Amino acid sequence: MNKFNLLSLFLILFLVSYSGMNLAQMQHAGMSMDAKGMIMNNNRDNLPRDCKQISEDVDLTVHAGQKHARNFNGIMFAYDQQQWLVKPCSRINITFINDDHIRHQFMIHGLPGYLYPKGMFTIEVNGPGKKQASLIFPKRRKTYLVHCDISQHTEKGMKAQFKVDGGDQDFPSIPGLTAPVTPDRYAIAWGQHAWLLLLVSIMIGLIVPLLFSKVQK
Ligand SMILES: [Cu+2]
Repeated sequence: MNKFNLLSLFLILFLVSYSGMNLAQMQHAGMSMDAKGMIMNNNRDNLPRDCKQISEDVDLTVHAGQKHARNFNGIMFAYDQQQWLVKPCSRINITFINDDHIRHQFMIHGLPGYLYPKGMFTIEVNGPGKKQASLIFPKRRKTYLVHCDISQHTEKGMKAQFKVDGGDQDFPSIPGLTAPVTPDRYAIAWGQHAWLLLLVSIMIGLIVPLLFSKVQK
């Protein structure tokens, strides 16, 4: 093998391993991603414009999964807590633990876009495991929506809220906390068949005990 071929071989090996590394771990501005999950817009140090300093550090552990939905009727997914009250300019160090075997997110909306692109902060964990990230809330009084953006997970209960300085509103449909805008209805359609079924059920309910009483005599 001459020098040129050897050099080409090294170059190819380097490119292959480098692209493999990129597949295993992706780094974009504000985003880190691997096979275990994803963190978007982690912020430990950059102060919001209306904060002179960090008011306090809060270590918060949040669990996500189907088992936490058992505390409520009619939902399928939930966090283990639905509301957090925090101080203005506080830094929240979140440990997000997924107790399921599917993907869940802890996504916060409405943050200032100059610190958190599109106003979002996200921790995502694929299956059982955990990830940690921090964010600093601005000073102003506001309620921030927290949800899981995996298809239908919000609708099925994975919804919560952060209230800074008491918050400025309550979001609807937060399990155990607020009522839905449009409640689910499980009404019976009283068509011809439903009436017939009811009539047959009543007749069976009356005739069967009568027959039994005769058999016993
Ligand atoms: Cu989810």
